[in-house]
Amino acid sequence: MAKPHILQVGPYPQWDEEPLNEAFQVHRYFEAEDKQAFLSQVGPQVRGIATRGELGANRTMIEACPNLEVISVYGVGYDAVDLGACRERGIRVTNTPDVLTNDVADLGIAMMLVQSRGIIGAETWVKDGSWAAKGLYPLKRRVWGRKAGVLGLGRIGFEVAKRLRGFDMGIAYSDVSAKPYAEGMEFVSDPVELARRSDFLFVTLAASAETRHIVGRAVIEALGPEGMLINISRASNIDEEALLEALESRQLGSAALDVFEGEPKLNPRFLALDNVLLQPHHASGTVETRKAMGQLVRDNLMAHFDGRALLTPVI
Ligand code: 8YV
Repeated sequence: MAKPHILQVGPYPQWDEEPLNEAFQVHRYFEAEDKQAFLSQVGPQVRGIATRGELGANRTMIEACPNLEVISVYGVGYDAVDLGACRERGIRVTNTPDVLTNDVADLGIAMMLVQSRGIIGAETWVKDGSWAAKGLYPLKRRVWGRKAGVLGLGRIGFEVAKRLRGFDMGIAYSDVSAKPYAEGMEFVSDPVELARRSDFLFVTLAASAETRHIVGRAVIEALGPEGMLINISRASNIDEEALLEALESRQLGSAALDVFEGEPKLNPRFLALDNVLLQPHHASGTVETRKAMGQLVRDNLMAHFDGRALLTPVI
């Protein structure tokens, strides 16, 4: 049987490229110089799209592929896929939940520790000779025993909260409703109230039109000059302009961010700040997790083209 044609939106690690090319006729969108011309040329043959969480598939891309049947996302977040366009055309969409949950939660905790204890600055203190020349490194803030808020107690938020328990923290969370599995955690429905009672606020919400800028001025102000915001979800969940203003004026203590509007080109104002920790959207970036994500992307595509049930369907 002829291999199904798929459009590959972004690059994958080498270990994924080989099996993908073996199973499918792959059209590498990200390598095309003239994207529009490329889509017009290969679009009619394309039956599947393999994309990445942050790249998704927009309406233009979907409409350029009239025979499209399935979109497989390398990532748990599918907010960059135009689900409306997919629903109109009966296109199935899959993602890679579960396999990345623990790594994303680990990075959130690591960011909290690194930022609160000033670990990056401390290493510079050693390496640039400040320790020997100036003496003791400035004191930083404690993590254990303080108050944490988790905004969005889904799979990732729950794993963050589980880890925070190990630091003897008081844990509260906001979500659309109280969760039966949130034992020992306080439910606070209003994100502003959650921020007010938190030293560390973790943003772990799936992004959607409804959650856009859910962390706005009011939440940031409530977190306050001693508070830290940690975002391991999507940039759109935060009003970046409000965040930058609050960090610049010190109305917010600090932030640790893995995601940015317009990434990888982030707002240069972030680079001038000394109270942020910036990460290159790599919360799921371990060899183990990325191998599992790549496998799941292929398994979903293969299941679809073999007429079997999708493993991790979104729609
Ligand atoms: C990216 C992510 O998909 O899971 C998600 O939603 O955003 C990430 O895991 C990753 O950068 C690979 O593209």
